[in-house]
Amino acid sequence: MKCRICGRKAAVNMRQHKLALCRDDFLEWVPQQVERFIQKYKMFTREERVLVAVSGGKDSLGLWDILIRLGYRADGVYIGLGIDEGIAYSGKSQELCEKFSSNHGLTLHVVDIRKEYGHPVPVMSELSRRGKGKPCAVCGLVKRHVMNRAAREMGYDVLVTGHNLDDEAAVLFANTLHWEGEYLLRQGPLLPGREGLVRKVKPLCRIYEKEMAAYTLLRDIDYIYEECPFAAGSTTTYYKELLNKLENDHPGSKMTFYVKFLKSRQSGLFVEKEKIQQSLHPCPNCGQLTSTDDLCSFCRMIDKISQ
Ligand code: Q46
Ligand code: ZN
Repeated sequence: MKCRICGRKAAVNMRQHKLALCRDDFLEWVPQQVERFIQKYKMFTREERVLVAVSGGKDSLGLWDILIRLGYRADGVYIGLGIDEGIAYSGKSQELCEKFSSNHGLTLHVVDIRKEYGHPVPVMSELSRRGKGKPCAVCGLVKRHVMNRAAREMGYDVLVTGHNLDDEAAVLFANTLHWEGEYLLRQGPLLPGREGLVRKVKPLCRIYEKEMAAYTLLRDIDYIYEECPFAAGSTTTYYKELLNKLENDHPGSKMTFYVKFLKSRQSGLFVEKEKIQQSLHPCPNCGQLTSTDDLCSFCRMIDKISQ
């Protein structure tokens, strides 16, 4: 297989985009895509101060690398959750974030939850008796709070996270399966800032997880391979596996699922009932309500088949 751009031997074949690229062109293509989405969803500008939440994983470290290469003013924040079961997950991930920032001469802020709040996350979870045995509910709460606080207190304009397309599609799948209207209204590449809440954005929301894995590998970025020990057996992991099956048989379906959701919402799929009804008018032929100015889709279909 040859690179679509230069004709040399391809290193990465992306069936989802019907695109194969060599190493060099792939390493240019990924940042170009990220830049495109930063602009499209009006996430931030080169004048703004950006804070990237890094976990030591491929997505957040890869994203930090991309933002620096694109010329953004991006610093990092690492939250030490104190998860030390089995593989000393937190210690190892912190080391990798520190190594990345010192290798590139970047600023990394570290917030140690144990020092800051007296207990590591798993103990906080036990004490608060939230979540059935797993600390994830408390962990999510802590991360959201601390990231926002760090960004506000240090005067950053925007908080950036490394959620990729696979993450977003899995969350969307869960929200759709349970018709979580509120969440569906809010899920997206950008959550605008308001009083007390800093703007949050996801520049990798349209980049596949396997594209990020290839990017960090080809860029030689050292990241933590192991997942958090509490991630095993979660419903998100299960939904990701289901979506991977679908993607394998129909390349591009994950992207279509997510992008069409964003488009449908923009065109009003999730607005309040009254607003939807206001924008409907009677079809000039049959009188049934339709969103187009012309014949309803039923009458158009009848029109077509009777020609
Ligand atoms: S929530 Fe749960 Fe994650 Fe926190 S405890 Fe680990 S798995 S890190 S994304
Ligand atoms: Zn009609």
